[in-house]
Amino acid sequence: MKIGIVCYPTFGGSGVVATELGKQLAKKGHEVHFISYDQPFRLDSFTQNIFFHEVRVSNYPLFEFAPYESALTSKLVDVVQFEKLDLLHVHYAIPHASAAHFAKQILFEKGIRIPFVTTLHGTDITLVGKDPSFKPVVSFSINKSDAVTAVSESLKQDTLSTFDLQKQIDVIPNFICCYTYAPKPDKDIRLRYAPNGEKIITHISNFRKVKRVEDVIKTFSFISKKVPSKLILVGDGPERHKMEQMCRELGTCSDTVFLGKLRSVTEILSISDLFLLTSLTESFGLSALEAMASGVPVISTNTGGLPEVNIHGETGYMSNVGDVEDLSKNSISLLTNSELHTQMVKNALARADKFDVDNILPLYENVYKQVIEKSTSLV
Ligand code: GMT
Repeated sequence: MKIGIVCYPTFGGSGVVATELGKQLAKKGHEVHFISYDQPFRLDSFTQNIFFHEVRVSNYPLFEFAPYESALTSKLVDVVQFEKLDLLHVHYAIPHASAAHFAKQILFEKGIRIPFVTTLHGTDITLVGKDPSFKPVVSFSINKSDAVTAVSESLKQDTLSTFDLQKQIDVIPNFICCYTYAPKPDKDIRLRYAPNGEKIITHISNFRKVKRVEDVIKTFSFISKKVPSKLILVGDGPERHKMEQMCRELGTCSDTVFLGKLRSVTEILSISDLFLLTSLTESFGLSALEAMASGVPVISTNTGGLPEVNIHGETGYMSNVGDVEDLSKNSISLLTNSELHTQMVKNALARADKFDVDNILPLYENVYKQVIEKSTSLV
């Protein structure tokens, strides 16, 4: 198949999932065309069957806000027409689904039928999508998609309760390549961050408000009073400065390291003993799955799609949003019971296996086949 993938190129779950999906499809022999305003950060080396098309937006002085959606639509029309794509797969509804719908209409006038699949990732529904400034467009373009997928059952239910939809939503969970994440702990890296055998606790996110990183910092401050430990924070975003301030106030600076953005997180996850994810809402929690695939038990909140990934009492523990006391209690009991920890490491690896790319990729291929068949049968 010739597939066009539209995604955000920045650090963030939806872009990661879209890029990894494209790479795996290319490996299987499909031709994949990424269309975005910048090269997706995980698409950093030459891969056969993969092409990248950059969307350029005019910076004409009249525009206070560059009309990205129009530029994307025009690029989609161009790429579909000249690369003879079979379908478009857009990740994150805003504004990708409406651009795809508009491109489809323009191409129809030219006698070209192009179906498009929309994958909902989370904040496009739970935070941004329900805002009145986007809601009618999001609702309309989901309904106009040839197929819609959501990354968890929870996100599917949220979508159905937020929008008036006539569309079926298929749940296709996020995936990882278990081989890539298999733990390969490097003693030197571990010694660098935990020179005296301390436990290593890790958090990875984009440091947006929704991640409640303050709860990670507070939880760590409780843990470190009972268990010699270090906190490694990976990622960057609007809340980072406040979090640095908070560490200073709590006196945990010497045991905390802010690494900033990393292209690959496998090295850090491989030396971690615990992963903390304290989000207010999380449609899936790809970073938790990455941790589990690296053999790291997860202490998380029980919000959104997290219970579909992290199994309470098996691969880690879950607490209510904001319940720092419970998050700390669970972390301490896990870090101080080596038998329990070893068992949870095993459980986490086994659970992650269920989300291996080999199990999930065929689900997307099936959706693609169905929409292409339906679209060609209409000719
Ligand atoms: O978490 C973010 O703020 C980034 C966001 C994105 O769109 O990149 O992540 C969402 O999509 C990921 C991939 O499907 C999910 O694993 C995350 O749970 C989801 N984030 C939220 O729902 C807050």
